[in-house]
Amino acid sequence: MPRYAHSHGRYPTLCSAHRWSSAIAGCSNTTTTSGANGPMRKYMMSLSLAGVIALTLAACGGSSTSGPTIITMGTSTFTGSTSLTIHQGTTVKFADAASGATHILMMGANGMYGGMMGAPNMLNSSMGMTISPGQTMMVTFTTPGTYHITCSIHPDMNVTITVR
Ligand SMILES: [Cu+2]
Repeated sequence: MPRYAHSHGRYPTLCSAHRWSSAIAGCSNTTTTSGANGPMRKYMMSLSLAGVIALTLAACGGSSTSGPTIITMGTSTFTGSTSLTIHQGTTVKFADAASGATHILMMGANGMYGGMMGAPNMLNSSMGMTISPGQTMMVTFTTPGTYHITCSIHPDMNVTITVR
C-alpha cells in the first residue's frame, strides 16, 4: 500500500478509528506496544513527524497477519461491530450463534444484492453465502475498497468492511 495511505498525521480521527479496528483485526494492540516500547515512545517524540508516521505504519503493517476479525450474528441481527476496517489480505470470520437463524450473506444493503468489483467471490453473488446456526465461515478480503454486506433474509442486517 502507499506509504501514507492511512494519513495518520493529517487525519487524527481516521487514525483513532484505524487503531480501534486494528485491535480487532489483530494489529498490534496499544497496551502491548506502549508497555514494551515505553522508552522508545519517548524517543519517538523527538523525531520528526514523518518519522513517527513511518514507525506507526511499520508497527501496524507488521502485525496485520495475525488472527482473523470476527463478525457475529444472532437470530436476525449482527450482534457485534457492523463497521470494520481491516488490512487487505485479512480473513474475516463470520460466526452465526448456535442459537441463531440461517443467514444468507451477500454484497449489498438492506437485503438487496449489489455486486462489487473486488469483493470476495463467496459474497459477490445473488446466491449469497448461506450460514447456518452454529456455523462459521472464513472470508478473505484481498482487494482494497469499502464493502457493504447484507443478509437477504434479514434486511436490517448490514455491515460495512473497509479494506485498506
Ligand atoms: Cu440474516
